[in-house]
Amino acid sequence: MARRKEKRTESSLYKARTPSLNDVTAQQPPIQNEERPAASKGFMRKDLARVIAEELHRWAQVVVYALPVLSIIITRNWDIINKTYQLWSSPLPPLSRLRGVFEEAPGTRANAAIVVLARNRDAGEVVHTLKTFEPTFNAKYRYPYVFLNDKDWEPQFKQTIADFLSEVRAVNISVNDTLYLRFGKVKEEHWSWPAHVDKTAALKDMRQMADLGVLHANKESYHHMCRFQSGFFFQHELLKDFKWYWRVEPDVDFFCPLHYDPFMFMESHNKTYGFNIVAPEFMATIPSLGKTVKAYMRERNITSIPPTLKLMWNETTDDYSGFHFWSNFEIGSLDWLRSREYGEFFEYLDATGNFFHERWGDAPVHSVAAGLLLRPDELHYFEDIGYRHADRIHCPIVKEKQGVYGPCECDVEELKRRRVQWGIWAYSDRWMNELKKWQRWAKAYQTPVNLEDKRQAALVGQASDPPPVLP
Ligand SMILES: Nc1nc2c(ncn2[C@@H]2O[C@H](COP(=O)(O)OP(=O)(O)O)[C@@H](O)[C@H]2O)c(=O)[nH]1
Ligand SMILES: [Mg+2]
Repeated sequence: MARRKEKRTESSLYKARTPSLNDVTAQQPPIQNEERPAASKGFMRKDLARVIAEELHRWAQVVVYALPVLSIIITRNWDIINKTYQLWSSPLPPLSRLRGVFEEAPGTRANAAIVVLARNRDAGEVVHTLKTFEPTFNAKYRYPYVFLNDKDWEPQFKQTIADFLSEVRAVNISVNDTLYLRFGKVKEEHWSWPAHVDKTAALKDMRQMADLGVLHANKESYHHMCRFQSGFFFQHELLKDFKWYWRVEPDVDFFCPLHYDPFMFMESHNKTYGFNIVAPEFMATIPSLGKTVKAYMRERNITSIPPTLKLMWNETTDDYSGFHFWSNFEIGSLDWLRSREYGEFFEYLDATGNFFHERWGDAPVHSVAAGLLLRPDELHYFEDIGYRHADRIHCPIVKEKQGVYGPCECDVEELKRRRVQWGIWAYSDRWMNELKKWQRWAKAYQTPVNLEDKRQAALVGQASDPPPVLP
């Protein structure tokens, strides 16, 4: 400050002593440029040079004195500076960066893995998913990723993922670091035509379905993928030591930071299957699924529709309503999928060949299995996980209650305009009636999240509010 003042005073003195060009010209008649006296020009140039030299000298002094002070400040605060740099230069969305996502959460972990089925060409889409999945959850909890593929993984895919995680978490993660990353290939028998299916007849059916406009009907790989996700992914060698999985897909978004570990929540509340979005199925993909479920029940002497299945059963037609958990998001028990009950049910479904003759998706298959084999209280609706897959979005309706769920980075108003409520995509009045059954289920069985720390615990009451009234 003192230096600045001194500088200002000196330059005003200088101004007072030295007539300006305006003063000089004001006292004399206008003259042509070439007639301007040489002495006046010389005087100005010399003066300007002196001022510049003085300024430079002054700044040099400032630098010389300030440099040691600056270097002491930088050295003492190096950690903060470095971390700030990493935060701002990271690829994460701005809000997430500010939350200090690089800190690994302390405490116990569940025996769980994040499972991603993808292709080599999906590296960019997987990174897109990780851009929000990491800051909202896994950069803190660090569950291992298990990447599965029906083809061999290319080194480029593995490296892209390892590089991204290293950058996000500011640690070095190599492609061989099995603590965080595992890459596996799907067994051929889990991704090929089963012997009991007549391939020629199935291909004909697939073409017919495609002609009727059934999405992906003509894509053989899609049928294999749905069968694999329905009956085999949990048998993969890389998952055999885990009890829990979170299914994550390429090119999805997660909007809300999670303040607790959903795997631990599932474990401590005796939950088996967790979902986030439910949707109606295109019935042309599963014309005989409901009948097959009924046939299975008859074979097993199950005389009435079990309570969970009732939630997705159309009583008028006595058939599966098509209401399903959207399985691109799942947090569930691998032990359940590996259980004898699930295995026998899947084998019964698979024996029909209708993963190929029809286009049964893994979402309705997991849903009817949960309906048949699980109690209503074993399901959990992860209302607090803001999520997008394709054109469907779930954003916690209670976003405003920041601290429990939020702050979420999804636009609730926009979602309301699009009639996205309570994680449900509402299509028709019939669907609204179906959804009311789920409201009743939520009131009776939805378990509020019991947040660990006291500040969050004080807000738990809000999480147990009944779901919002449907429009
Ligand atoms: N390895 C592999 N993964 C696939 C294939 N087809 C789909 N997937 C994966 O299976 C999941 C569902 O596929 P997707 O195309 O997203 O189907 P949608 O969500 O039903 O539209 C995603 O995780 C995809 O990456 C395939 O041919 N090979
Ligand atoms: Mg998908």
